[in-house]
Order: sequence, then structure tokens, then C-alpha cells
Amino acid sequence: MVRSAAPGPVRTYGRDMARSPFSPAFWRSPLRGPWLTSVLGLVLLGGITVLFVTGLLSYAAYNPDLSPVNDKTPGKGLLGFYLFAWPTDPHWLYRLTQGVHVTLGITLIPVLLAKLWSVVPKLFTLPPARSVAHALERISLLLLVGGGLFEFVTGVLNVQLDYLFPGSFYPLHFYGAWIFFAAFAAHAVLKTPAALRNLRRLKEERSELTSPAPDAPTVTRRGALGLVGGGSLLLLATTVGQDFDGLRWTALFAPHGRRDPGTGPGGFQINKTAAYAGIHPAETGEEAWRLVVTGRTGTVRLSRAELLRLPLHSAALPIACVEGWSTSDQWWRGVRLRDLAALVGYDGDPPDVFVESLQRHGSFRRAALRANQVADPRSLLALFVNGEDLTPDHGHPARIIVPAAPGVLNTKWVARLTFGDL
Ligand SMILES: Nc1nc2c(c(=O)[nH]1)N[C@H]1C(S)=C(S)[C@@H](COP(=O)(O)O)O[C@H]1N2
Ligand SMILES: [Mo]
Repeated sequence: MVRSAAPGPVRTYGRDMARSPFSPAFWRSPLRGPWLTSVLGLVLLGGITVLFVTGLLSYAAYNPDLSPVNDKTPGKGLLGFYLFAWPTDPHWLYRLTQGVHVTLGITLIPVLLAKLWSVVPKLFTLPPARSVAHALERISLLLLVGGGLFEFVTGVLNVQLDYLFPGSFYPLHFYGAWIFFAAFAAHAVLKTPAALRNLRRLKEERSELTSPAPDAPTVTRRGALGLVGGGSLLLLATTVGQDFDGLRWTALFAPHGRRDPGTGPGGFQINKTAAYAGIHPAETGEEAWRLVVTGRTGTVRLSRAELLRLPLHSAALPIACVEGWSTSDQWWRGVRLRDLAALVGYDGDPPDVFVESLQRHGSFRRAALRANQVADPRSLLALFVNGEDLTPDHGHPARIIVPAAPGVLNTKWVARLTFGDL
């Protein structure tokens, strides 16, 4: 028998029993039952699948298999079996995938919490395990619930608390995703048929989720679902603005997205300011700054004036951050990366490049770009944005901008480019 206590009136339980969460009578909400759990579960089935896919794409977009500078996740060879060369088209690709990942993740929080609330009595089922199979099932549920909470919490903290786990966020969130999704997929296979059946039923059936001693309802099940949906819509409405000009002020939860970047050519979001990154004006001036380019034929040092005498090209490209915010297309102007590769001996197909910033500390001062990114004619060492010199906070005197790449690969305050074997 699945039920540890047959449903019945409250008086069949002693007062003390009903005070213990291990007694089914302790759980009084008349809302709990197969219908609510099934609706929430099916919403999560779709939503979490999208989160998993966009999350794996986000990881691939970092070129984690290119250089330990991009990512040091041990064992990713196994879990990263799917990694591929992230394309440069369409140029808004990462803006879309990461915008969906973060916005959908935040939107699903009320649904996740409601789903966990709807099944919480099962956490207290006694005896803890009736058989080996039951024990295994409960352990898998622990991975499911623990993994789900872990993924949502680390994701939100990373967005909100300014890279709380520098360097370790990717491995944590990435390992967590595989563990969580494995448990999630198993759970979905087991439960989806019953969930679909529950929704087709005209009348709610009793189940182990149903309170044997329900309080009088204060809201209908549909009303409760409406509250959860309303909470989700509210989060959606206060998050999605971080990806659209004109709506940015509505993005209450977007940490960098809301900081007013001012107006003018440099008037779009800034992640880390020059001051934060420890960039001194003395090292970026015409006298002091040189770009050091190394490749097959040796090393070339270029002042900004010399760079300006090379062929300059424009590209309209956004900044799209792992935190989920993005800008509309900005007009960048500068020297093509593939032209810089040609200066040091790569006339035909350019190789990968290792980019280093003037910045001395911090995770994002170095990045590796893949050959297909270097080859794209829109990939620039930008000197201008929107018709004027780069501002200090946007990377003056020179920064990388690559189509479809995550923000972290668009290194600011560039000092050195090394083409070839990384
Ligand atoms: N040197 C350096 N470059 C950097 C960063 C950094 O911290 N240091 N942050 C990166 C990140 S995470 C993003 S999203 C973009 C933001 O560019 P923006 O501030 O011009 O919008 O810059 C990237 N380039
Ligand atoms: Mo970023």
C-alpha cells in the first residue's frame, strides 16, 4: 500500500500526531493534490528542459575547450562531449540564448517553489524507505530537489552578487546541471504519463498528496495557480527589460543593467568600470600604451596612432553578458582581428588568439578566441564606439568585439594579442 494512513476525518489522528510533520494530518492545505502538482510539474518539464539546453549552449559559447584561461572545469571532457565551435552567426545568438536562460530561470522560481510546496508532505513519509527500490527512489528525489535548488540559487547569486564565485561558478553550475538534469529526466519519464492523466480527469482523485484532514479552502486550486502564475509574470516583467533599450528601467533585478550608463556614444551598460579594474589613465595614454601582437613571424608593437593608419572597419554588434543583460547593436569601429593576424604571419586562415588586458587582477582580464571568431570580418579590435573614441569604462584605448560571443570574451583595455598555438 502506498498510503501510510488511509484518508479520513481529522479525529482519527491524535492531537499530538497531527502536530508532527510525519503525520499526514499535519498537512492541512486543501490545495495539495494531483492536479496542482501535475500542472506545475508539466510547466517545469518544458521550462527546465529549455534552461538545460540554453545553459549547455552558454557553456559552449565560452570556448571552454580552447584554453585553461577560459575554463578550468576538471572532467569537462566527459561532460563536455557535446562542445562545438560556437558560431559567429546570427550576431545576436548569445544575446538570445543567455537572455532566455536567465530570464526564464528567474521567471520559473515561483513555479519551482510552488511545486516543492505541493509535494513537501512526501519528504516526511514514514518509514523513510520501505524497500531498496523505495530507498533508491527517495535518493533520486533528494538529488532532484537538492540539485534544482542548487542550480537556481547559484544562478541567481551569480547574477545578483557580482560573480560571487569567480572561477568556480562555471564548474559548480555545470556539474550541478548534469546531476540535476539526470535526476530530472528520470523523474519526468516516471511521472509525466500520470501527470497528463491527472489533467484529463474531470474530478480530482485522492492521492498521497491529498490532505486527509483538509482545512476549509480560502482559494481554489485554479486561484492558487493564478497566484503562482502572477508571481512569475511579475518576475518576468521586472527582468526582461534588461535586454531591451527603453525598457531597461523596468529591470528591477538586473544588477548592471540598471546602473545608469548615461547618454551619448558610450551610453550603454558597463559591467566593470576602468576604476574597478584598476586601469590608470597614465597607462592608456598615447605615450604609454602599445599593443603587442605576437605570431609566427615575431612580435609587432603598435601605438594607437599606428593602429589608426591600418584599414578601419565597422560592425554593429551587441554586448551580451552571462548575467542575462544585453545591449542593442552598437556601432564599433576598429581593426579587424584577421588583419592583425596577417601582420604577424597569418595571411590565409587566421589561427586562435589569446587576448590579454592591461588589467592585472580579475577573472576576465584574459580570454582565448577561436579561429572562426578571428576570421569573421566583423571581429574587431575596436577603437571607437558609436562614432567616438571608446570611453575609459568601455575599454579605451582598445577592446575586443566579436559577433555572437558572450561578454566575457570581449576583453577591454587590451594590451597583448598572441596568435597561434595556445
Ligand atoms: N579587461 C576586462 N574586460 C572585460 C571585463 C573585465 O572585467 N575586464 N568584463 C567583461 C564582461 S563580463 C562583459 S559583459 C563586457 C562588458 O562590456 P561593457 O562594460 O563595455 O558593456 O566586458 C568584458 N570585458
Ligand atoms: Mo559579462
